[in-house]
Amino acid sequence: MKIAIETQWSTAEIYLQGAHITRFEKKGDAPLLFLSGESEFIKGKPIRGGVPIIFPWFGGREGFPAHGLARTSEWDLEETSLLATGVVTLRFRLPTIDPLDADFVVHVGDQLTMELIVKNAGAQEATFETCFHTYFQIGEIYSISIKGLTGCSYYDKVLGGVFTETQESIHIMNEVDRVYFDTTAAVEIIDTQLRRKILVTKSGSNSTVVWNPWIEKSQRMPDFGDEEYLQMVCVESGNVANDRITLAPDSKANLKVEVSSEPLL
Ligand code: TA6
Repeated sequence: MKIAIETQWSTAEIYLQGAHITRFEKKGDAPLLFLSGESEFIKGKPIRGGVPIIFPWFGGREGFPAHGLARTSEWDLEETSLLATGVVTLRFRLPTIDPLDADFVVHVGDQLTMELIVKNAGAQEATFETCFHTYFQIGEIYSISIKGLTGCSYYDKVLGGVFTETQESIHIMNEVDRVYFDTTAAVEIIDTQLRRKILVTKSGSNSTVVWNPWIEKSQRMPDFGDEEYLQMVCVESGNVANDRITLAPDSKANLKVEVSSEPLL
């Protein structure tokens, strides 16, 4: 089931499967989120694009679906509210993945705010990973640059190995799959074709992942167009690998990300 939201500033769409935001668009602007034209909306299959919620693990796990269980699970819509400011808030709850409970709170307004609140309801400490695997719509991959990660160390999944980011402005000219560690920094996507800057700010997150599948990987993904790598980039915010979270019993972790955009002057 899909929920459509309209505010004075924006429109959005969210599927109960995965509590998956598939659309966020400010009126008069191009969509902020990328959604593949080949995405399969089949129960139990991940939607390609928007904001997949990655939990309780990131990446592959033998015998289990990649990127955890949350994005293919049916979440319950617990609460919706219209704030006095005109912002629409929705709270979703994931059926317990023992011993972890997770709520997802979305604020739709002039910007998009997402919060994943995980509670350890068990008697022992619990370790897990979280990530908002956000796909951003861009004019063209050659016309963007990514700022905010200078000096951060990252694991490069294409080259293999750990490197330090030396670029003030990162340009993408081939497949990129980098997990930046120990960074709480905001990231900017400067898009000279759409003439806009996308700002991704976060709290409760020490990892940022930057991904573009480029040509070969695009051709290998059945739910992704061969040329769609030209119009998207993932800037993902969470706590993965070395930054995974270990929660004591009865305690909570809150991942919060705000996505906004402004015209490039
Ligand atoms: O976040 C980047 C990544 O881990 C890539 O390695 C690639 O696998 C991507 O996620 C998409 O994964 P998915 O399971 O959604 O196809």
